Amino acid sequence: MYTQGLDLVSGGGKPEAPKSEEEARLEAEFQKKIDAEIRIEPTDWMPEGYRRTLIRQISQHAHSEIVGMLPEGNWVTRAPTLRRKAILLAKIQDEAGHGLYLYSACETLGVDRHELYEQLLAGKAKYSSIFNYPTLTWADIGIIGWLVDGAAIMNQVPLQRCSYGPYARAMIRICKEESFHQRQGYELCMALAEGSPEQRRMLQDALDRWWWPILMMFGPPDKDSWHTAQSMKWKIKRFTNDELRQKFVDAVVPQAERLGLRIPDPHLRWNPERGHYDFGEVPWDEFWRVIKGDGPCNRQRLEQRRRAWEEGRWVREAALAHAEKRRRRQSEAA
Ligand code: BYC
Repeated sequence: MYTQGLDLVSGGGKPEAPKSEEEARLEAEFQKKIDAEIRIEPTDWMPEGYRRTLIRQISQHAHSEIVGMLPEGNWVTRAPTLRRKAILLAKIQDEAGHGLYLYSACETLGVDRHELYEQLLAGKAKYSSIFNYPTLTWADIGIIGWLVDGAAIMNQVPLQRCSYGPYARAMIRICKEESFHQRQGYELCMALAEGSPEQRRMLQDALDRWWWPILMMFGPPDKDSWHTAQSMKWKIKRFTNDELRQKFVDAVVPQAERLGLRIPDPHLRWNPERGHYDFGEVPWDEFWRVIKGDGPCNRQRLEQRRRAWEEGRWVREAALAHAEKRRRRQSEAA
C-alpha cells in the first residue's frame, strides 16, 4: 500500500448530480463565474466535486514537494564544493516552504493538514511518481534541477491562472523559486558538460535514466486521464497532460543539444509540418507500476518520511507546550 489514491478526500473530478433545483442554480452560477475568469475564494459556494478535486490535487502537490526533498537530501553531505552545498541546501529549504504554502492553501478548503499528512504516511496518498527514483550520482542533482524542476515549471506556470484563488496565488511565489532551481540545475549540467570525459559520461548516464520518468511527471496520456476534462472545464487545469508534455519536449531538446547531450529516444525528430518534435512512446506500464507503489524507492521514501515525523515529535510537543505556557501567562496577566 504505497502511494495509493486518497481514499478519504479523493472522489475524482466528476461533479455530483445536482441534489435540488437550488443546487443546480448555484452550480450554473458557479460555472458562469469560472467562464468569466472570476476567481473562486474559500468563502464562495463551490460544488463538492470542485472542492474534492482541489484537495486531491493540492495535497498531492504538497506531498510531492516534501517527498521531493529526499532524493536531493541524499547529496547534501556529498556536494563537491561549499558553493554547491549552499545552493542545494537553499533549494531543499525552498521545497519545504512550497510544501507549507500548499498545505495552507489546501486547508482553506476545510481539511486539516494533519489528516492529509496521515494519509501520506499511511501510504494512501499519491505524490509525484518522479520522486520514487534514486539519485545515484552528482549529475542526477543537475538533471533534477534542469529537467524535473523544468517540467514542474511547465506544469505550474498555468496553475498561476487556476480558478481557485489561494492555489493560484501560492503558485506565483513557487514558480519564481522554481525558475531559480531550474537555472541552477542547468548551470550545474553546463559545468559537467564542459568538464572531463568522465563527467560528460556521468551526465549522459543521468539523462538516460531520468528522461522517461520525467516525461511521466505530466500524468498519463490524455486518453487515459480521468480528471482532465472536468478540471479543464473548472479551469483548475489550463492545458492537458499531453499538451504540456509536448511543450516541455519542444523546450528542452535544444537545451540538451547545447550541452552536447543525446536524448535517449530513437524516435525523437523535428516534425516541420506539426512545428513540434515527434517523440517515442513513454513506457506507461512503468508509470502505473510506480504510482501503485512499486517503483524503485517508494518504500524507502515513505519510511524516511515516517522516521522524520517520529523524530520531529519532540519539537512539535515542545512548540505546543511553549504556546500553551504563553497563552496561560497572557491570560493570567490580563
Ligand atoms: N505521479 O487524471 P489524471 C516538484 C495520477 S513537485 C503520481 O491526469 P490530474 C518538485 C493522478 O493523481 C511536482 N500520480 O490526473 C518538488 C490520478 O490519480 P488519483 C508535483 C500521478 O490530477 C521538489 C491518476 O494518475 N506537481 O515539481 O488531472 C523538488 C490519473 O491522472 C501522476 C504537481 O503536483 C504523477 N506524475 O493530472 C523538485 C502539480 N500523474 O488522484 C521538483 C499539480 C497523474 O485519481 N498537479 N497521476 O488517484 C497536476 O497538475 C495534476 O494533478 C497532474 C495530474 C498533471 C500531475
